[in-house]
Amino acid sequence: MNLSIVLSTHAAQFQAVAFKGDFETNVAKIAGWGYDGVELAIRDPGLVDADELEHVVSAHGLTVPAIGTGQAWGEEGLSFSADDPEVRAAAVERIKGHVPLAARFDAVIILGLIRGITPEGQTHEQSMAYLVEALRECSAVAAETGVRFALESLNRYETDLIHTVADGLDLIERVGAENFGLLLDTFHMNVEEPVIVDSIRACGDRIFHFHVADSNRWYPGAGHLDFDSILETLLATGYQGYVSGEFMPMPDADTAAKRAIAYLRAIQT
Ligand code: LER
Ligand code: MN
Repeated sequence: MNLSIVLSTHAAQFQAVAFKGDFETNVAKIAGWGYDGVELAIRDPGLVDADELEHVVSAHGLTVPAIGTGQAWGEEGLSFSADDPEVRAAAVERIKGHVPLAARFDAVIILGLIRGITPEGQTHEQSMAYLVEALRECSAVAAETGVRFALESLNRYETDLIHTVADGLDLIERVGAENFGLLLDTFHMNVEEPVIVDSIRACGDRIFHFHVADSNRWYPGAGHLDFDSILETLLATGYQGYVSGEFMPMPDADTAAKRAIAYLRAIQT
């Protein structure tokens, strides 16, 4: 099982990103603790020096399994389901802009909060139609490059759009693209899924990426989730991707990262 951890390339507000300080210092620490990869949270790929990024990451022997895009919503309000067509178009352009970087690293592009939240006065149905339209457009552009998108089912307190694996599988049907699948996050699953392992099985080969945090969004091992059965079930689906730590920097980022990897590595043995 390959393990990664979320690292932001720039300062970010999202609190479950444990590492946001000096990029190279953090990459060195993450590699030193034994992680195989860093999942990069990137607000705008246009602000990133891809050569420098690749240099730093590969100098420390790490991979980039996934690129997170949610800061474009959190910090700029870009969204696939906005009522303003210019905002929707800007969101789609921003996501398309991640494709070359993702192709370079063979990384999955994560679609989390960039899906947005239904604005007041718009129906849920309309938001879903906008979402499907945006996802088709992005998937079609990336299909030529082999890049895949993973839409993350999020809990109800963050958005009204796509909470569960069942919602995500319906969306996959509607989008109809081979390079479009789901990101499952144990924190969100603990809120929304009736039985976490059943939902993992149901998602099967459409699991394109996987986030781990415990029930309290601390590092795995700090709450009450049963990671033995969760990870056993995940691997039994044939999942070959990364298990990526996305949790609060509690009690502090370094301690959380070290405890997470110790806990997760012990599960495999
Ligand atoms: C991002 O991966 C995530 O899990 C969300 O909670 C972001 O809002
Ligand atoms: Mn997540």
